[in-house]
Amino acid sequence: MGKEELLAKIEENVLQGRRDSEDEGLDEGLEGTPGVVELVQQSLEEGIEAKEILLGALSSGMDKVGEKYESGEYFLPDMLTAAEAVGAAMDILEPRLLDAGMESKGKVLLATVKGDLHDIGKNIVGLMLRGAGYEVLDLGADVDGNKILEKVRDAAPDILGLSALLTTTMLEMKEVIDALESEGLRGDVKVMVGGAPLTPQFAEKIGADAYGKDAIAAVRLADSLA
Ligand code: B12
Repeated sequence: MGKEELLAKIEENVLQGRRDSEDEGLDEGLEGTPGVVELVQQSLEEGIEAKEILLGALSSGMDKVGEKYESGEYFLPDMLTAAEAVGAAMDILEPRLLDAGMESKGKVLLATVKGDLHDIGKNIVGLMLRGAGYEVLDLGADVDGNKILEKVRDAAPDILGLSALLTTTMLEMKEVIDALESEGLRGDVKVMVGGAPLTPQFAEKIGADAYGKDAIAAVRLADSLA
């Protein structure tokens, strides 16, 4: 397979949400044929640069997945499996990208706030941001505000992304933003917030810089904030 053909195959398999050869894919019956992971490995063996694979196949594939999600052709699970396939490929590519000195678009720190265990949405946001070329630090779910502050101080992210899925825990976001302010860190980091119960009005009220309704919006916001 030539380079263009390999990159096109990777993109096709991102759209099918096929991490590896064991996956059936969206259209089913593709089991046994190479998936994203095998194709990425093959591409590297054939001398294609990690950056080219990222930009020419993974990011472009995720862009198309995003468009299909927005147009209603794909549903959330389709986006999730595609994002997971890209995530698995990124695990292989990331060290090589760092070696090659590819500049990341920026550093994003993610956390689901204290008291909230919902992390599926945040994880998708993280995968999409990674696929789009950001360095993502993920503190996980149910993260204490002090821990978030500590990490903002130590890692100096460009953007802090907070997630909450409960009407009770979304109030914790304000605590974090207020604490950033009182610790003199607010000016150092842009804050974007998301999660099903949030609204743009709420985000504005608590002093966030931006609200994103989904992972596609998160990437757009990061591009405008970083
Ligand atoms: C899965 C789930 C769980 C799982 C979570 C597993 C996990 N690892 O995440 C489990 C079973 C643990 C769970 C537990 C509970 N849950 Co629950 N859960 C859900 C459910 C069904 C789906 C949430 C989800 O993953 N959605 C899919 C993701 C992809 O969507 P998303 O999170 O909204 O994320 C997208 C956007 O919001 C945005 N986004 C998200 N974060 C961010 C961050 C940034 C920075 C940006 C820009 C964008 C962004 O992008 C994402 C991708 O598109 C919802 C119902 C629903 N339909 O939403 C209830 C729901 C959120 N849960 C609810 C409740 C009540 C609970 C419990 C209290 C239940 C109980 N009595 O024990 C506990 C609370 C546990 C806790 N302390 O957190 C309620 C909340 C009601 C409310 N008003 O607060 C809901 C709405 C169900 C309901 N209708 O009652 N839950």
